[in-house]
Amino acid sequence: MEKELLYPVANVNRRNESLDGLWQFKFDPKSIGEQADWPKGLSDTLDMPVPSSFNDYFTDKDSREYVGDFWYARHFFVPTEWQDKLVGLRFDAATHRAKIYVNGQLIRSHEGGFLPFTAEINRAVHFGADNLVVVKLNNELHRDRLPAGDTATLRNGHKMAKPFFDFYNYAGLNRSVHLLAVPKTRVIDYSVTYALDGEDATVHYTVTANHNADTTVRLEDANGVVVAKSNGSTGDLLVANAHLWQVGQAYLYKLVIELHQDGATIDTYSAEIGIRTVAIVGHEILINGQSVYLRGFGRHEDSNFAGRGFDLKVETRDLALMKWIGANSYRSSHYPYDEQAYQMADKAGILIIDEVPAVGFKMAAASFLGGLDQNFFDGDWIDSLYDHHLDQVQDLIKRDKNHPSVLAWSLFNEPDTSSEKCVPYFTKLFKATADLDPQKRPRTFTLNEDDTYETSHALQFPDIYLLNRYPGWYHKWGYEISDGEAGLRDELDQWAASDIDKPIVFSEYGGDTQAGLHKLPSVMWSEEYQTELLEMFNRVFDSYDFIRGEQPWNLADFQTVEGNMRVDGNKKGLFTRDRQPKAAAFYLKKRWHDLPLDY
Ligand code: GCB
Repeated sequence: MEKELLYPVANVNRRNESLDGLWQFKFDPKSIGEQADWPKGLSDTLDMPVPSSFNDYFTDKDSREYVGDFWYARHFFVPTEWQDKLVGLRFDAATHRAKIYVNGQLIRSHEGGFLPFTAEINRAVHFGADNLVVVKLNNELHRDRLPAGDTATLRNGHKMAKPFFDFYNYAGLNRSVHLLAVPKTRVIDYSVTYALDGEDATVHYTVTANHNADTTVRLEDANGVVVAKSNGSTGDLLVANAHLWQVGQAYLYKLVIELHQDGATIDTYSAEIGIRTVAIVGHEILINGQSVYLRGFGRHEDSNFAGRGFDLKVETRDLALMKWIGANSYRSSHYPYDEQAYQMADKAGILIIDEVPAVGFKMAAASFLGGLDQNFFDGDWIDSLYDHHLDQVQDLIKRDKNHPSVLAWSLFNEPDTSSEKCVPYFTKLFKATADLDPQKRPRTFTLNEDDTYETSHALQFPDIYLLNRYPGWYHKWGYEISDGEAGLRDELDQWAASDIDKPIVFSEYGGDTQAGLHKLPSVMWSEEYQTELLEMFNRVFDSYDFIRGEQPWNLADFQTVEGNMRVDGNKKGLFTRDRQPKAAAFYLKKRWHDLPLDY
């Protein structure tokens, strides 16, 4: 069960109960929990909602900024009827590292705060009785972990997060917790690939079970009508007059997998899939052979009170805003989002550039956060970091490979590619991840401002170029914006003159904007300046054919560490943190609704 990442379902063979709600919570600044028998139960606790980050409920700063070990606990009941099943606890995300204890026994550990894991608990659990789960979490940042940063100790003894990235280090049980019961012989993974032939399609599937069993697979259309069937652990489902999943016009089929032994159905797993192909041909991004121009955003899982805790209500509002403004895509900057976000994008026909939390791999870029002047890939932490990085890319692709919404894998945000020192790491990672995705989606990463066509040493790796560029904000700002535009055109002229035959997507650009600040003529931070900045970028985009997408930074304002460059967070949102539009959102709405899909 440890390496199984299938999204939990409940059906005739499987059980899935929510353990969301109030948990007991306690800080452990001296890391005494284990010696003090906390795995057997916590005392003197606070109540903490799950899913949520703990930080923003506190009214004192030491608690909100707390870094170190902290604990969660709750009781749960396991029915007697589950005795012949495997019982597990699935954590959709525990940020950043976790140890799971059940009835005092250590069950497993997990590193990585944005991907799910399951702890199989049969050996510790009492059937037909009450049980206790205790979770030890730790939110320290390290250079050899994802996302990268340091943990400092202040002179008063308190630890402090020093992220090399620009989002608040929210931590806790940020996503749902499930109590699962699954058959001992079961489906542990599946994948699908697609081939289109005129009006028809072939869905090639592979089902992995943990033990031998007869496999049957069927495909149902949106009305529940079975349109294709097959037997065996791999096979083809032929779909006549296939209804394709299109950008903005999703259509989902249901794939139903069953395992049989001695005439009985011993496991069932079903999921929605969308028939579509993804290809990069020359400068074009093709979905079902049709060129698509991306418009959308970089985003964050970030909201009031819950911090990075996944909230269906916020995600629903964000999707409504994206629809309103005419977006067709987003990047899951800077970490994999909750799986429900992908299911919702599958339904909405939204494309996702799916990113691992490999962020903070460029110290100079974090200079405004107190970053250091050292090449990141020169550090002695690199080998250890690589192992964690690869592990998370593997889990990301395993988790998300069947979502029609996933367009591409982003393997880093703004790594330092300004020297050759990055090349061995990139070579190894791109090689090790080449065959992980059965659909062979493009792999990419974002290029920081000073990793240009001229200076980057990693241009041979991505299938699509993602550029993060901030003229008009971090340099050539205000009245100098015309020089910013000229400089951007100079860089793009170099790309144009090159023989690199790949699409370029602008994956970040923009400027901080204080909602409600108006000024004529504009000044930086005013709503007028944000619109002028976007207009400048759009003029540039419209001059180069090989630019195949625009994703301004950010959908909404979000929380960061405090600092002299941030006024209570990053304010580059087109929407405020409570998801109301700034003036530039109306400007973008008009542009994006007027642009044809293939622009
Ligand atoms: C970037 C980063 C993003 C920051 C953004 C900014 O290049 O990728 O995480 O939030 O710039 O606003 O500085």
